[in-house]
Amino acid sequence: RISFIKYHRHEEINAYLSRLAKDYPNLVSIQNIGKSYEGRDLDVIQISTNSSAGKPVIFIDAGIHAREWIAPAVALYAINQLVENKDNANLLEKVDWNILPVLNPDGYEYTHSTLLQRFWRKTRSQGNKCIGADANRNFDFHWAEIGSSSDECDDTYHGKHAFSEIEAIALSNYISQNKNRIKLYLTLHSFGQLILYPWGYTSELPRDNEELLSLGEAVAESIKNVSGTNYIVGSSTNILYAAAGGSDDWAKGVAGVELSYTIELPGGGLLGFDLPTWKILGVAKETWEGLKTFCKHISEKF
Ligand code: 0X9
Ligand code: ZN
Repeated sequence: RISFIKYHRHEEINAYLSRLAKDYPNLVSIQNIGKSYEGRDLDVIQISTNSSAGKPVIFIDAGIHAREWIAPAVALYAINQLVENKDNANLLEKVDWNILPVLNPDGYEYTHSTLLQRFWRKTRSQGNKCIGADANRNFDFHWAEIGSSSDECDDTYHGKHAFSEIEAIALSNYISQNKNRIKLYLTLHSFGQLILYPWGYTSELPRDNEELLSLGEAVAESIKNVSGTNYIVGSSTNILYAAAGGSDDWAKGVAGVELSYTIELPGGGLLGFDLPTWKILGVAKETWEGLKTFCKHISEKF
């Protein structure tokens, strides 16, 4: 059984996905959507009952930022609940779930394996004087605008050009190919206890601000009901900061996935990203309740 009292390495995570595909062939399949810069597999787990139906899809990714370890852990918990807990079968009746638990595995592994690099954020692609780009500044929508850096060595470096990072390309291709079915795009980050929606490139609110806000509030409410954890809900620019070139803005602005969210999970530890392992399960469980609320909305709407 997969444990939630530790953070797993990328290989263990992908091995778990493969095992689920083997053990639950009628429910689970793995789609490889490409490789990272250093050659690690970007595997999406597709969880679906009678998949011929072409149901609406909830797509979730995590781990675009290397150091935010709680995000892949929460994604893994959701996978575990959807596949291995029979009580959650109702969550698969009307929607399919596609989950990519580690979008930036090179960075994630670097934070695990390299002494003093626990807080690395970017990818690991080779630049002229520094390594890596912020994959969440690399998407081709208002690329290189506000809140991103043109300095290779900065943590928010937007990359040489839009989609210079192979991981961002892989994700965007997958979303583009499935954009008619993906009704919710959700990207897990840490930290801050925020439920963010577009836009990150402007303080202007999206046309459907009302729906994005009220669904976000409903999700926050269901999380609060578990353990009292408070989330703030709003547009990225208005409640956090302006930062262009993010995956959430791209999903909505280019792929047309109207319901697009970033969840900033709770922090902990020394710098916020290093939440101690004993806190993983609590965060995973409360967030899972929020995911159920997203699912309810998608089930009722589509
Ligand atoms: O800055 C980010 O990429 C995210 N915060 S984090 O501390 N995890 O790095 C927030 C992204 C919000 N979305 C956009 N700005 N598009
Ligand atoms: Zn992040």
